[in-house]
Amino acid sequence: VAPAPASPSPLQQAAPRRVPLGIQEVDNGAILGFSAELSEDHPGFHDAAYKQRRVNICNLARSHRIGEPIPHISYTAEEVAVWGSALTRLEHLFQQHACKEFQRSWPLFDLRPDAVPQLEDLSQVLQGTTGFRIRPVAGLLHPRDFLNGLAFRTFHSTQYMRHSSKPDYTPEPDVIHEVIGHLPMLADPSFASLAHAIGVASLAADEEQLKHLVKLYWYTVEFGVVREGSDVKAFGAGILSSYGELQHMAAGGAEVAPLDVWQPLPKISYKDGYQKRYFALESFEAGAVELQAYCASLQAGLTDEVRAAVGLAS
Ligand code: HBI
Ligand code: FE
Repeated sequence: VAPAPASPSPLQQAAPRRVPLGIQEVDNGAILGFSAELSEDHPGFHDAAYKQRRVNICNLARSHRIGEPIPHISYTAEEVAVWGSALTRLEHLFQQHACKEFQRSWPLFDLRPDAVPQLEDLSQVLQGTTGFRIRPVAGLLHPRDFLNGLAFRTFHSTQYMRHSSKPDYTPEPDVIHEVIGHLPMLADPSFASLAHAIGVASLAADEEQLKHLVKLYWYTVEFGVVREGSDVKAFGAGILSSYGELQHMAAGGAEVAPLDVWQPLPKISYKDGYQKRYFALESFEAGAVELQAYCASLQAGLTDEVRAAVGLAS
């Protein structure tokens, strides 16, 4: 009888992680959650035409190559209606509840309710502001790959629309979340340099450090708020792209706590409805300094080759 093979030690199992040196080396195929095959609790699960639409748009993203224009999507009248109603309703709340950086960038994109914007056009606008560009992706990208993209000033964005039966809700990022929530902040120079710093830190992060970095990202870039005088304003994309969440925040429906970048943060929940607690930056500038300090503590581990690839002085 052959002896049972010794089980490999955890160290042998873990393949050495290759740090990407360019955006071409960042994998955009590791999609978590729904992708084109929707689960039973997804609003589009019983809609065969919606699922086929998702497959088609996801396949375009999968076959996109860096350097090519982002595929043009001819959005249907139903998709345009979902977009237009979200945009119109959200826009009314921005003046009072979105942070000043968001409001300053907002007009650059010239978003209109009668047409879903094309990612290629938006990417051109973004490149002209902070040098960030958009790469299409088929769904919720693996956090490491997603954050790695930011190191190369690349924002991975979905292109499909949420299901029309739940226009105010999506369990995953869709084009409304990415475009309305994320792009205006990425056009702001100080936010863009923060996003870049988080990206560079992700290149250096081990698994434990990455978990904390993902939480920092979640409680700032996705759900962060900032103090402006005696007001609390939204800068997180998950708030700014969701009518319900933005109203919840505006109505003081959640606790507001100061963010300490060095302390453990609560577990992330994608499915528990609105946030129960927001983390607030005292000011955008002060918060960015602290977040960059945390990122710099991880960046110390990078090789000169990687530092050069992401545009850091060695
Ligand atoms: N993928 N397509 C896409 N869009 C996001 O906004 C996104 C993502 N993957 C991960 C992510 N955001 C973050 O919330 C963190 O998990 C890093
Ligand atoms: Fe997001």
